[in-house]
Amino acid sequence: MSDCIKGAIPGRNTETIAAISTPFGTGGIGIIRISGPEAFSVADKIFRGRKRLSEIRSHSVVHGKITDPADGHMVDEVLLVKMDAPNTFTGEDTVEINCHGGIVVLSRVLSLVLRHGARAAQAGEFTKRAFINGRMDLAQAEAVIDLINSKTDEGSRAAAAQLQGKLSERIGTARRKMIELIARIEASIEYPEEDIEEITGEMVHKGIIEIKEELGRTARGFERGRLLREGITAAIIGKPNAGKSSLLNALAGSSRAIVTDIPGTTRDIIEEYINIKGIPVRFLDTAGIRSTDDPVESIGVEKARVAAAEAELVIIVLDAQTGITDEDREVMKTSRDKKTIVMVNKTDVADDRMVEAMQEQIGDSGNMPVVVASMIDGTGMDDLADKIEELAAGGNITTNSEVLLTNARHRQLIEDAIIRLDSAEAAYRSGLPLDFVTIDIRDAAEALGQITGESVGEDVVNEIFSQFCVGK
Ligand SMILES: Nc1nc2c(ncn2[C@@H]2O[C@H](COP(=O)(O)OP(=O)(O)O)[C@@H](O)[C@H]2O)c(=O)[nH]1
Ligand SMILES: [Mg+2]
Repeated sequence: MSDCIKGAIPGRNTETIAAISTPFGTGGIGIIRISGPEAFSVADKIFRGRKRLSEIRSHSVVHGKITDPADGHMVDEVLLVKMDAPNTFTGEDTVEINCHGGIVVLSRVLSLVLRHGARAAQAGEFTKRAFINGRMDLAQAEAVIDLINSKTDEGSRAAAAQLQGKLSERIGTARRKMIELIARIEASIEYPEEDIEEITGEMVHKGIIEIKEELGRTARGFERGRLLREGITAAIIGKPNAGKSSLLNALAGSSRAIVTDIPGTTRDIIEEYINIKGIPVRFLDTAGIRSTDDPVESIGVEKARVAAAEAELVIIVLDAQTGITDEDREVMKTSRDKKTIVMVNKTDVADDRMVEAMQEQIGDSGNMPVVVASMIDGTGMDDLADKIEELAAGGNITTNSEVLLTNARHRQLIEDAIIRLDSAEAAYRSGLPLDFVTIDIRDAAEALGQITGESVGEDVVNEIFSQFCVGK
């Protein structure tokens, strides 16, 4: 346990840290956060209000001025929030100074704070202190990053649930069950004559299977969780004039791309993030794929091929007025071996029999899902969203959104734990004594402990917090 983070940090942090905690740029207000044992004395040196810092009640707001004690000049008029440890985000004495947004003012206030006893906070250092001071576990701290970065409501809900400790609770329960199992096995081995209820191999086996099933359920929520967090890229491809840009605009709900009846209008790639049933999808509108002598257009065509090759999902747009042409067949080659949705567009003006014939032809050439659509009257948009979700989730759609595994590190550790339990089961089946079985269960419990931070190395912790932005 010597490399465990909680063991490696002797007591509390002695340094006081500070940073601008709001995004860079000009806003209505900007906040400087100061945390640590000297937070109040640092603020006291530069803050002039009706009260001294020591007289301000905890968790209350006071109005005043930030002045440079060197020359007495006022830097900004501010609202100051004083918060006594331990009921703060970091668990330490904390001051938040609400300044008038501009970056120049914020930088001047911060430099005053730094000149009077605080040092600049590193990325994620406030949250790291919250973890070290026991205000949250590691999985919760990681949820803070996810919450900041979430791109859709569903993604932020999953992160918020994790921040509240829902994932930690589930992991903690599984880990406790393992430790209980180990304890009972050891008790029955070490004190066989005592009056402890004898644990049988059968009971151990049942316990292992139960925990494994629970972990398996949580691991299966990962694909959906990852989708909500990271989203996917979908390339819209097709021959010129099929309606690709019209599709992007319909998805975005605005005129994002230029739509004309002149083939070859879109040349560069236009991208747009759109929320499809909670999944942030990055749509790429590309140049129509065709052979062309125009050098600019041919660069666009090449870019379209590359986009299709790199995207996780390809949407091929066909024109129901023309039917499937040689150009379309060329396009379809581009997306071979890809998750593909074929959209038969312009059905508002096309012949029904043509639409049916196209569906049949597509059906013959593989099992790609088909969406019958019109960008003029909006037909097919819901169907398209359903099919995107289906393909993106790869059949892994879970509706249980309470605990979603969003983090690859967590998934890996849960899978490690499952592998250890498999090996515990194998040891039991091969007739090894029960104390052999406990070795594997112990390893599994250790893996789970790394999710919440009970048994995790300092390097892992540093790596995690380095993903944060400064000020959080
Ligand atoms: N009638 C009809 N016209 C459409 C539809 N979708 C696109 N168009 C028209 O087809 C032309 C080409 O559209 P555009 O989106 O620029 O195609 P792109 O070249 O594939 O990007 C434009 O004149 C659009 O108004 C549709 O569903 N029905
Ligand atoms: Mg276009």
